[in-house]
Amino acid sequence: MITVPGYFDRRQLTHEPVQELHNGGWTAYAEKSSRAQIIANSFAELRPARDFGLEPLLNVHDRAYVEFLRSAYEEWRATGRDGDAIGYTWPVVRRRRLDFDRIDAKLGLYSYDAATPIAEGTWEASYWSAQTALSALSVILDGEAAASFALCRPPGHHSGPDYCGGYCYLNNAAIAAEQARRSGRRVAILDIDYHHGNGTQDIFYSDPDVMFVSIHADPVTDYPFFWGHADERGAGPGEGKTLNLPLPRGTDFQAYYSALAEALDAVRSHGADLFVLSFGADTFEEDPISHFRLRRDDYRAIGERIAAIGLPVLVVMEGGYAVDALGHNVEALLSGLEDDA
Ligand code: OKP
Ligand code: ZN
Repeated sequence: MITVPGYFDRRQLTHEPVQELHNGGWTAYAEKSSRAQIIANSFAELRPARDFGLEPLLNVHDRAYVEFLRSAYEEWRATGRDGDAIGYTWPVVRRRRLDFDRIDAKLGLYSYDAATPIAEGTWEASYWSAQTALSALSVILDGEAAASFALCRPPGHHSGPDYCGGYCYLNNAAIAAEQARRSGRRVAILDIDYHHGNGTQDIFYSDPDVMFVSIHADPVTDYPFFWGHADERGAGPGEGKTLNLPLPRGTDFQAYYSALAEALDAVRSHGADLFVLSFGADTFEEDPISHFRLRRDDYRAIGERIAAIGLPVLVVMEGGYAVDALGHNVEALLSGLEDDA
């Protein structure tokens, strides 16, 4: 049984898009609410999220984008459409920015893929997913626990300052990291989801204070393709504070563990005093949309290795689509963290 304090809000379940565009056709939406239910079942107790309001969200995301998220579903329905709101035309890179009120134009402006429809409960669930991350952070900032778990869903790491994408609407990990920084902490984020956390990278790319390190599938072969390459190392004052460690499809734990050691060395060199782990269990060998080969026990070993660096750790849930195994994999990671905590 897990003893790390976990946070969750049932309103996160209200987001339930029906379908996404995949391999040229519509398929069932992979980021379903049952993911959260399964993880919740691994906890004897989950603490409810506290409401920290909009301000911490607006410290990371543009106000116009947040307002779009809030009203998009209603605006979509007002144009007479059934079902979920989804864009179908996106401004090409470097196209000049034009702002229209037409919902179809806004969907193009504020998203970058067709994997991220806006359903009736999307705003409510995303809002509470972010509050869950802030709540799990607060128990660490208050010094009540050395580690905590935010059962975030929808996930966040593909969402940037003014866009959704990759099942992500608000960047939970970035919102918590920014809040921690404003409380005087020196933060490093390690993202171990199978997919590169392009949104988190984007948010902190020029920032010298918050380090972003990511281990993920090589974007030459995998989503999100356009970000996460090894030569992306930060910009301006943030140069050297972004580290990308892409790995090939088929990676097993041995190769993964070397990358983890390198990532943790970077965290140490940053002088971090708070560690945010964006955790995706889609590196699992049976994940239906991913291609690494980690097993359940490997998550325990990852947790132990992270605990060994001796920093307070906020774990923020990202992806993981082998739903039946998801609770066990989260439990394995957290039990590894506890071993040394
Ligand atoms: C979100 B997270 C499958 C194609 C890929 C987007 C993947 C988003 C992953 N329909 N679609 O990082 O786990
Ligand atoms: Zn992922």
